[in-house]
Amino acid sequence: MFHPLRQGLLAAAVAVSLGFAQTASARDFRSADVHPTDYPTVEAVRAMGKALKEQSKDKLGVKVFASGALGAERDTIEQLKIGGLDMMRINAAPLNNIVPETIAVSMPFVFRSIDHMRRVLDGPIGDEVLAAMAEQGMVGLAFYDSGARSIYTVKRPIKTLADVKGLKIRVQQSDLFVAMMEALGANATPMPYGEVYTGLKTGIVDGAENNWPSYESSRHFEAAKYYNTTEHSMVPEVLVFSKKIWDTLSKEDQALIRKTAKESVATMRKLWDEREAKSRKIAEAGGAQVVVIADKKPFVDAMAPVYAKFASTPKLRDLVKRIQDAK
Ligand code: GTR
Repeated sequence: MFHPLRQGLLAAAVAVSLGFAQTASARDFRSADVHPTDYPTVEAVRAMGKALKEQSKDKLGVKVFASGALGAERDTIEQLKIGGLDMMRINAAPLNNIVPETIAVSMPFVFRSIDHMRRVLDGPIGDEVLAAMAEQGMVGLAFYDSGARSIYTVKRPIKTLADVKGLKIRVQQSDLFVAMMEALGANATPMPYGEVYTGLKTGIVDGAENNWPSYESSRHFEAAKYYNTTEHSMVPEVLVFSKKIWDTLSKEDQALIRKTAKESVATMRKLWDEREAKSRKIAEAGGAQVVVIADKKPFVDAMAPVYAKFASTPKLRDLVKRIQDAK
């Protein structure tokens, strides 16, 4: 006899068995992300998992834990290093204090454009920075985009460098980012991403800095309406695997993980470009005001001490120079 509910369940079961829904693989690697489930980074790692599952014939997969369910980025780094977590998609900034090479790609104004950034990260310099993570128990798989970061403020717009003076600005937990904000005249306040909304709302900080998709998806625009286009850093995102777990995998599985991670970069970029435009629209419709900083030169010049301090070893100086010289 026809029974609508049973019929529906049957259809769902068929769909699952045909692979329309994501089912568990023999082994699903757990991957952390602080962003919500529809954010480009989360969707790209999920796409990587799907490809891994197909190419490994259901042996391997990825389960993404979004919205910071496994902790703040600094905590997931610790978990990953001891093998308590398989994978994570994090920003390069929280790695700055641990893997010095990541400083080179996080430096203020080091990339001339999005294209320059993508070319550098896709080439030998990107691979060199990823490889440097191994010494710290991490296998760098791929870089993802993160656009440019700008400072957003609660009470007043930033039109010139002088306007930054004395503002308390939240930064990521990175000495480089602290120095960057201080070089601009702000009081840098490092704190985990998940605490920024409340920090802005309660006045613990006067502003923060991020790209359009983060500014929008975190609803920070509701608390800090001036989005001042400082575009001071294009620090990328990075996909990292636990070396402790990696070393237990076969060469074939390792190669497949690397391949599918690299392949997911194109997916991420497509999603990213779409989301950037969409996020800007949502934030503006929600009251955000874009403050265009026409003359960036004073901001660029203010970073000289940051270069002197952080691109200090010959190795880092050389890495930074190669990035700047890259076409
Ligand atoms: C975002 C980035 C996150 C996190 C966050 C932050 O742009 O995607 O991984 O680093 O910024 O500011 O903490």
